Amino acid sequence: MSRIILALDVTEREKGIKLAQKVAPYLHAIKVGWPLILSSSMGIVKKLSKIKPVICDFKVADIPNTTKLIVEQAKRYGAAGIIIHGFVGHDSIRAALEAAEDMKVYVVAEMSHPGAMDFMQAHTEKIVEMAKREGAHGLIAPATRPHRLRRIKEIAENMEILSPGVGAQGGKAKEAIEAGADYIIVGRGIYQSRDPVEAARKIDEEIRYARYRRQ
Ligand code: NUP
Repeated sequence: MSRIILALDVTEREKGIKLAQKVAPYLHAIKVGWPLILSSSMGIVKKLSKIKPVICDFKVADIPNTTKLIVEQAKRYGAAGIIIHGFVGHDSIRAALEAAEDMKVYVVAEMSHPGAMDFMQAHTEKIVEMAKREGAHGLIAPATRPHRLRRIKEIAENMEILSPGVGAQGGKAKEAIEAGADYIIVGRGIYQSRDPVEAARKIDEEIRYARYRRQ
């Protein structure tokens, strides 16, 4: 079972599809965000879903009604999951969950870049508690700060943790898994590699037994 989610932030549709197909044996899912959606179309979600489940990284941060409308579109194109922001509060999360039905909703608990410490980090624990209370499926937590990831996992208990920041942002795959990530999100570390399949294989090997060493 793979624990890698590919962040497919390429801006050429055909290149993205080819890459996803090649790396697919090492993937749990494909994460699609604005770079690929804006350079192709929402149709890419449907297309990639034939390869692996697709998570739409829309980081929705809006009022409940607009959130609902966006989530419905992701669902219409066959997404398996969607990422929304948590700082917008409980009513927007609730609206996303209602609209999502069987699609998974992941709430950003704390971002992986240094700027997340300016404002976001001060509220991470409250965001996690709220997301749990509202029944969100999972959270986004930083591989760049394993100690934060560990704390988030403690509060989140059984929620699924997806962790970006491995590779290009400096996080280590094994450390993230050992700190509590269920899945790691990797973009540049795979798609910018000269050999993306080998890069994915190496990460897969690195984390294969990491969960046994957790706790
Ligand atoms: O906190 C976050 N950090 C982050 O990097 C939340 C995210 N969704 N991401 C996304 O993960 C980011 O937008 C990119 O698509 C991916 C990480 O890519 P890379 O740094 O591995 O290239």
